Amino acid sequence: MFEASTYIERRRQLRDRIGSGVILFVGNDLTPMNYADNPYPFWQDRSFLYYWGLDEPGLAGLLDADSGEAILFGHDPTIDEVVWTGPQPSLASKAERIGASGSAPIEEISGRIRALNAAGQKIHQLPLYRAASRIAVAGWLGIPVGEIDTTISRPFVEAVVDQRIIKTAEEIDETEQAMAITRAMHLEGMRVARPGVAEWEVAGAVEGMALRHGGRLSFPIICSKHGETLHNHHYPNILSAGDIVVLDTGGVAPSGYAGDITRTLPIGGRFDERQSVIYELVLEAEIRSIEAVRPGVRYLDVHLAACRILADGLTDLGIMKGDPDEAVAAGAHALFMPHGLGHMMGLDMHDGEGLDENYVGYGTELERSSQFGLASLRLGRSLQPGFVLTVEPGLYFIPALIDRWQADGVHESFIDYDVLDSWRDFGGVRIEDDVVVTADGNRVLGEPIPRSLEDVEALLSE
Ligand SMILES: [Mn+2]
Repeated sequence: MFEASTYIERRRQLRDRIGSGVILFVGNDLTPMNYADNPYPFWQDRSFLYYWGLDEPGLAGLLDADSGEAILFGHDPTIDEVVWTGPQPSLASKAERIGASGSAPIEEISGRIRALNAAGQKIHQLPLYRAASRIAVAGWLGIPVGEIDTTISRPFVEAVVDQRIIKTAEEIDETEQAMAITRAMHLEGMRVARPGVAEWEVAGAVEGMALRHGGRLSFPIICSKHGETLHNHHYPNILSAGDIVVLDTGGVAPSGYAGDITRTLPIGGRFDERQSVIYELVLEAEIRSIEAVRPGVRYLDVHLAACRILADGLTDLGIMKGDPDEAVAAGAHALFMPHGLGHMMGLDMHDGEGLDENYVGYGTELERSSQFGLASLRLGRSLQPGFVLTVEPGLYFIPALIDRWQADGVHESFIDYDVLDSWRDFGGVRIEDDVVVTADGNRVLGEPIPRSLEDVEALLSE
């Protein structure tokens, strides 16, 4: 948590931008897993956390853009809650901690909103992605739940995205904290992943390391020898020498800032010849992409350049054919890299995407493509100093997709399906790091995590 001045300044900037009306922030509540007293781990709404700082359930905020009044709504702990969950500060002291001008019981928010509405004040509201929040806010506003999306304020959405995507120095410091946790998680994964060990043991060790460093996971761990399944959250396999494992994981710092790193691990300590070639190709795409990250460059172009590097390499291997530039323009490479090169990162692992994924990633300058592969590029816009983003090329051999494309004759002029046939059981390779865009280039966040083929092999064979 930052000093109160940070939250005061964030709300002031937002208020200046919105100009007038009342700005409503809805914190998250605990969500029952199977009954009320057994909830999912609490996860605060990131825009609430950004402007109001408090990482706990049952809160909402009203910011009056005209007067500047900032009221925190919640409740004081009941004696039952103190018995079960321990002593809690009062609501008033929480409000003071974040520089709010006052506090009030959550039961009063509906009356307050309706009175402001009746007085002609506009209520600015963000998209609500949880059913419980949608139902609660519809009740506060006195409208049917089905109409809740009609109350979303476009100026509010754009103001929040524009503010959140530029990271300040103290946010970068917190992200560095997340990177330190993430690095410890990866080093532990590299220590544990050995022939005869199960994927669930690696995943368990990695998650344990997040907890041991005071953090938690920013998303469910991807730890699989079937790296060709892009987001594989199952860990049922025993590892054998010769397998390659995609480990894509990140920690969250206590402040809520996230990390997101991927390494590909040769089980037994050696990549075979084919694995080495693909690994080096993905690594080259990653290194050259990171070199290209600087203000003013469109991430769409960095993505396309990475795809051309990959297509060049696949053409050298005989898997692809024809002109690699034309192949990428046609989207043929997406058989092997169906996802985008990266995404924004911050308080959310995909920062701000709950607000408007396309506005976060493309702003108003670009239209997101609908082409297979390119459609999955979450970030395309021109880069600015203060952006924190991931760079994560990969190459995958997805049997079901290969079969479908081959049966349909997709991109036959760019893909040699006969050569590809001997690669179909290869699996996948992804390599991912996180960078902050600086005034004249970028900086890779965190202490280095072994990444070169030689370094990864050396660690995995110890
Ligand atoms: Mn990522």
